[in-house]
Amino acid sequence: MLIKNKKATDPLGSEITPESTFLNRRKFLLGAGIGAASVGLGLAGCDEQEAVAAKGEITGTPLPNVVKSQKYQLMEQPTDFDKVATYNNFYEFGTDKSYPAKLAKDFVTKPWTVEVDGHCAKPGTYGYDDLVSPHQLEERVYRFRCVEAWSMIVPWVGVSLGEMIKKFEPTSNAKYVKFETLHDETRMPGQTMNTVPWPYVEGLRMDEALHPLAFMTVGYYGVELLPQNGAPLRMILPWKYGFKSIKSIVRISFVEKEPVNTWQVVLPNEYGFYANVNPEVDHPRWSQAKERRLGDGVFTRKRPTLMFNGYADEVASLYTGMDLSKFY
Ligand SMILES: Nc1nc2c(c(=O)[nH]1)N[C@H]1C(S)=C(S)[C@@H](COP(=O)(O)O)O[C@H]1N2
Ligand SMILES: [Mo]
Repeated sequence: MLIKNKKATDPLGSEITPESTFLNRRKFLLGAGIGAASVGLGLAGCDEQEAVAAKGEITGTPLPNVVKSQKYQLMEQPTDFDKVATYNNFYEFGTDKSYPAKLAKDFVTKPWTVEVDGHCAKPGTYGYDDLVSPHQLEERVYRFRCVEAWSMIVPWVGVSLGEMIKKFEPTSNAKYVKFETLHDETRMPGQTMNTVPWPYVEGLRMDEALHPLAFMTVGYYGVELLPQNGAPLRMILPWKYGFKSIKSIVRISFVEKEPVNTWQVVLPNEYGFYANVNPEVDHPRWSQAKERRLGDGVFTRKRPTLMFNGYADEVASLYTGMDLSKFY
């Protein structure tokens, strides 16, 4: 997100690749076809060493018993792990994209509990294991698009959000779900600053939250999420701009009224409730027609942004009859 006085972070600057590396990588991409997403898996038909180099070193705690989704795969090579883990938006750890990787390094995510409240039959305090263990962990490769016009391809590991929240038995008064990030200045140093109101809040309409694409993630690239990417529980809503994908969740509330999310409070003319990726509706300060993929070399052209980030077939029906330039 861009707010006043922010030190300019140039996505190009951090991504300049020496041309030789760039050309090698290009060769690799052409040769590899669909890449295997998991750690430890060799890529069929290509040099394994080269594959590891191209993906960046993956650090973290391996997640056992992950099943690859049959349905949610992409014909694109995942973004290098080191790009995904070092170029972050997580204002709880500062506004610069390089800060979260440094300042969240020692953020402790075990134990972790989530308060569940509001219109549901099973409110209470749930431990991480209560929430995650009953489910089969799944790996899904999703396209992800930040409102700031950069994007990435990530093999996320998690559980269906709908499956998780059904267990709380929301009642018919639960029209929306609201999520909150941890608020603790002693653990999240960015919260000592008045950048955005704390805690960070996001919301979904109930049918959006129950949509099969909505994913509650605990990991990526075969390992547990690193803190900078939102450990231990982080939403991924691939058809929406990145700011909807709230990190380090500690509260889930079933509510009747549309929640006001953090970016709506900060800049109401620029950010709405829906935040569906839409190349035809510009942000008031920039076009949303194109995007730059993290890790693309400086010579690579920007890519066209896709309606609903490429997931229109699956989600467009959620918004039938709505004026998408009004409900942005
Ligand atoms: N709690 C919280 N969640 C957040 C943010 C944040 O600042 N705080 N930033 C959002 C934005 S704008 C984006 S683009 C993504 C970035 O996720 P990444 O760092 O894993 O790429 O996280 C989203 N979730
Ligand atoms: Mo974002």
